[in-house]
Amino acid sequence: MTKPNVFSGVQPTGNIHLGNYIGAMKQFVDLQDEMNCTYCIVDMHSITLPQDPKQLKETTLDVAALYMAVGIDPAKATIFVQSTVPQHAELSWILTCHSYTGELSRMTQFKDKSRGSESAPTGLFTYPILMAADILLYDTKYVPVGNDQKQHIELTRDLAERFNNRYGETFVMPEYKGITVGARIMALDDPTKKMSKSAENIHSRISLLDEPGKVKKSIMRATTDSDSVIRFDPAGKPGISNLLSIYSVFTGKKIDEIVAQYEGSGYGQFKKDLVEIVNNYLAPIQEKYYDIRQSDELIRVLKEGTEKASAVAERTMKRVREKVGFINI
Ligand code: AQP
Repeated sequence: MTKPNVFSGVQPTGNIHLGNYIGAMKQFVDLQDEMNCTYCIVDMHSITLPQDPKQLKETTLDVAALYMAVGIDPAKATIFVQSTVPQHAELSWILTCHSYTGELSRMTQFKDKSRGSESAPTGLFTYPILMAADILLYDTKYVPVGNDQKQHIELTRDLAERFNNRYGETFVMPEYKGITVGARIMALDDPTKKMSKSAENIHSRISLLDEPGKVKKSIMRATTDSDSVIRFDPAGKPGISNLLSIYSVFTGKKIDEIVAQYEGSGYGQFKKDLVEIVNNYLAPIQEKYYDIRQSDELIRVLKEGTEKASAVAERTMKRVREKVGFINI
């Protein structure tokens, strides 16, 4: 039986944090044995907001090295950089011509990031179409992403269905693949907002490469409520619930089990234990990361990834060009 295709990506826009890891990258690793996985570093998405070109090149390699450091095995999954496969841009344009401004204006990420500004970059507006192209190029069945991306997957499905209805069966219908605990990791300083790379306060997030002292500071000062009872209640107690989710993912323990374990203890002990858990979890990832980042293997893996991804992407594009009536010479 052929394995289902999986596709996902991460933007090289800064330090990858626990939200990116728990919501997306951990799933990437978990799926690679049973499915046919393709993981991208989506540099074309990242230029929807201004980037320093030198820095972008470095961060692109950082994310590739982190993919491997967290456990993505290039022998099992394809790892490549989006801009090295131009079919992403080509399909994105064709899908743009089949999308409506109304549906794009409803995307909450666009609304959040543009904040109604007339000078918001057009790329920010059409970002979900490029994401749809990324997914549809690889006949993707499952898209492992954090739940902030769910709306974009819905749009991808709408575009695939519209195209299939108009031209006949062309694209596989993709599905969002989320997790039950940690699908949206919240900011440590304000647990009503998602943890994000671009937030100004560095203690709002824990990056995968944070050193132990920074992790300790960020967790110990994380916003919690004043009643000191450890209970999972994301609406009523968002701060402690967020920390419970991180604890659960990093120990493999069920939330109920952790709540029972800390019955009668205050937040202080719980936070101290969480600091140790997070630091122990990150230490081997960091060690592996620094090795890979300096090795020649990284570029070799990315080149091989580009070759593999290009072959699949071109196969899809031949089908698409034929369907829309582009000549083949
Ligand atoms: N807080 C989060 N909780 C769970 N999953 C998250 N993801 C992002 N934040 C969280 C998931 O991480 C994957 C890669 O995200 P991205 O780099 O493509 O884009 P992003 O959502 O823009 O990342 P940030 O960190 O939130 O950046 P800014 O600060 O620019 O907004 C995706 O699967 C995403 O769902």
